[in-house]
Amino acid sequence: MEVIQKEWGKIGDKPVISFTLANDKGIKITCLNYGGIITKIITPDNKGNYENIVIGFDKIEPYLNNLSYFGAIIGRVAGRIKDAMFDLNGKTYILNKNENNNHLHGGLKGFNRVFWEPEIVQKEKEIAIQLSYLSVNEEEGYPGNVEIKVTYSLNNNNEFSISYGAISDQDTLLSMTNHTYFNLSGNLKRDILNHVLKIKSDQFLELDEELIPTGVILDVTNTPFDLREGKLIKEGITSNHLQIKVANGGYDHPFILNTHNDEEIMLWDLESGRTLTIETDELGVVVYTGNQLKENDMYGVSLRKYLGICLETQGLPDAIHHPNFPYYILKPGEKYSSNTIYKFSVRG
Ligand code: FUC
Repeated sequence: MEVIQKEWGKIGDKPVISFTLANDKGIKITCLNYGGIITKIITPDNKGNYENIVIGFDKIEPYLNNLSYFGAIIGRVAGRIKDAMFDLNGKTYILNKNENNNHLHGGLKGFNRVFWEPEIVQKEKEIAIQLSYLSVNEEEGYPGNVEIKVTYSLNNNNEFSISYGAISDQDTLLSMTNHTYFNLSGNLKRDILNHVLKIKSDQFLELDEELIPTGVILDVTNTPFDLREGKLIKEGITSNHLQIKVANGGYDHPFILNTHNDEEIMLWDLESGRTLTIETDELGVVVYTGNQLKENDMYGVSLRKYLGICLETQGLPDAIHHPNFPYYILKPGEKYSSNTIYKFSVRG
């Protein structure tokens, strides 16, 4: 196993460095010190062809000029916060608005748009890159100086893990995730409509027109959101269900996971045989099928609707505004911890 470091680009005079984690089975994962962006994940299909299974670019420009959060670390709080404000300990905090009147994925300059301090960690059974960032008090409107560490690790069992750790000097909100768009066909040769998605979840959150949870928790039974036995994505998103329409003809919904560290999320491309199994200690997963990706030839990638699927393991979006949703406050002296494992395999 090895980590390969390269000068990848520049933002102003700051070098963007890429780190490629390579295991002995041929899996290669490339990430940047900017936004912690995962630009590439190379895995084999069922015929032994090694190809890229994420939407990514070889240049920095598309990452700077785009609102799709390709491959990036998301924070401080993943998802939308209604009206870009919240009350905590009797004080109102006003956040930056970056989508209508709301705050999305950490605001104008979220964790996807900052430089992280990288450190290569090599252990006997895994290789890792640890990314550190200090988010200062009042950044994007949030309270507290928060020291954050995100670690990307790869082992020889073809398991890639993302672990998030943080400490704060004030009570604050924190709910991080990663915004990689997976496409298991290999080198984006097909869209994700013929992928099967299986999620061990009995409940999902209803969204309003602005894609913000209404507070209503819905049962998946007899809806396109029942993914418990696995469903072709195209089957789910062509239904007439109002919630599919609200989300621009696809999934963009938080699912509450029934179980943890139990193969709770599985994505499978029938043709290539590639399978991605995700396990997490997070409460839920936001499934986003790229419904807002616009047709655009961008830096060698023909972007279009349904070109990738994000499986964003996280706490429930906008939880601070819904007394019936559990939410998490990071307190001084406590340690934020969140772990998600992505396992790559093949079938057939
Ligand atoms: C996702 C979604 C969105 C969005 C975006 C880029 O997580 O929830 O609706 O547009 O990321």
